[in-house]
Amino acid sequence: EHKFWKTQPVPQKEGEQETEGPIDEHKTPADVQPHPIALPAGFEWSIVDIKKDEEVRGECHTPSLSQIDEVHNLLTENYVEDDDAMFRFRYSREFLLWALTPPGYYKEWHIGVRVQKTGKLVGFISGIPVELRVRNNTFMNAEINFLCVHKKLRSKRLAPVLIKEVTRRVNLANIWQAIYTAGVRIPTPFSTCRYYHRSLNPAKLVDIGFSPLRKGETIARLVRKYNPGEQTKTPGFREMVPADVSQVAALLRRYLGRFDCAQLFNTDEDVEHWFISGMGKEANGKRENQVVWAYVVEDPTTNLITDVVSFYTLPSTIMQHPKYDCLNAAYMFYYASDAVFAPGASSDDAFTHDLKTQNLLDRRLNALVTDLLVMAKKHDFDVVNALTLLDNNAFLDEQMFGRGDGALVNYLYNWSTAPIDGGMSTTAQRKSSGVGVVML
Ligand code: MYA
Ligand code: JJ1
Repeated sequence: EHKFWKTQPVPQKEGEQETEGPIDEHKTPADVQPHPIALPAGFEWSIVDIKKDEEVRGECHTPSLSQIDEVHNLLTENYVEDDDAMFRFRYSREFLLWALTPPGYYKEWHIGVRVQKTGKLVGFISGIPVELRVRNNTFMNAEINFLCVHKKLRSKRLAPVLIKEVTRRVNLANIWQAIYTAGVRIPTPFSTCRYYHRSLNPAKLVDIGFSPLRKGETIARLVRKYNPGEQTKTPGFREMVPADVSQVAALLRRYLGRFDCAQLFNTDEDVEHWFISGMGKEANGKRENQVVWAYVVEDPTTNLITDVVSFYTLPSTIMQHPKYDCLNAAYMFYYASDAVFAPGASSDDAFTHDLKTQNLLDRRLNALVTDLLVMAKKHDFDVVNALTLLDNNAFLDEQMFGRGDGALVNYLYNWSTAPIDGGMSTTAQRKSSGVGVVML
């Protein structure tokens, strides 16, 4: 019965969130404990310097690992798996660097636990600052991610210590709210999303047990069914470039304004980080270290950016397979379209206007995702994954995404809010969710 979570400022019961706002009394950084939370004997805290290239530790001849390598190795062996322990997330070093260093990041929010004697990294938790709007309130948050305890140290109550320590450091920065997602249910979600999957390489997906081969299906038929083609179709569809940042930022801000809970992207630097810096650097004709792929539609007549769509790479280790050891998965990231702002005919009543706009948006989002699938296939992804958040329900069925067996549960820390639609409770298809924040 949640010995830890019952002590925390989170809603304790479903359906009790009536008032919108903080749960704890008001505090200031002066009220925060200045010393780190006590760890069990034999362990020590360690700020992980993920930007430092090399670290030489221990005896003279131990091979040196950079600290980002250490985090990468810990997560590669011990991070999130699916229900049947067939696949485990394998975030790359470049990805972790991108995910953990947005504008204004705090390096002391990259928190490791080491074994005192050997220096071995056995625990990790991280936060990044992110400004959110939840309904009518706007506030700074820590977005908490990559909580991980080594498999050999599970169930020893280390996770609550990591969580308390990150909370302390976030509070020292005068930030009192957090957002996080998990595959598990703890007290108390504000919304739940479902995973969907779009095959691009059905032969491999069937071979590794990711997708079933249904009775009467053949690989040859699946290959034909899921082939996205070679060419994108939307006129003006092209890769996003740095010069697009301010238009994309404006478009995103307007688009995300429609959701009950959304990331703000207050500055163009945020957009530059999340869309451009993640695209990596060109080096001898090849793009290196790309973690995000972003495309825009530039209206051929006005040269204005009307749409943006993006995905990121997150491979999974295939745990017991003779032939393959890696599933190349792309995940839908942020997108936006000006179709939602289309003016209606002046004779339209509000209802007709909404219907028309929804229809326009559905068409545009389907066109964008059709093109995204072409690009994802070109870049050799085996599958495109998406959640039921944003307006994804407008295209999941039509683009042949199938329902996964996993869910992603969304939480706020020290903020009470009425439940937000995660897009899986809708009986009416093509209804947008209330969730406008995409976490990595
Ligand atoms: S979600 C991804 C989490 N990582 C994994 O799933 C990787 C594989 N698993 C592990 O590494 C371990 O199993 C972990 C738990 C580390 C998850 N979120 O130490 P324990 C509670 C929150 O004995 P272990 C992500 O990264 C559990 O209910 N709490 O357990 C976002 C129990 O509490 P209670 C969790 O299995 C993380 C207690 O921990 C989670 O050895 C957001 C047991 O501890 C979970 N995913 O280790 C964190 N799993 O008794 C919260 C278990 O009360 C942030 N537990 O039920 C909160 C905001 C903080 C900042 C606030 C600022 C203002
Ligand atoms: O990837 C997931 N499920 C896959 C594989 C299932 C393998 C057996 N358990 C799945 N495949 C079916 C796809 C199929 C494609 C063709 C059409 C029909 C469907 O369902 C799931 C998501 O569905 N992934 C996980 O469970 C991983 C963990 C998710 C929780 C993540 C929490 C992370 C929090 C960090 O912030």
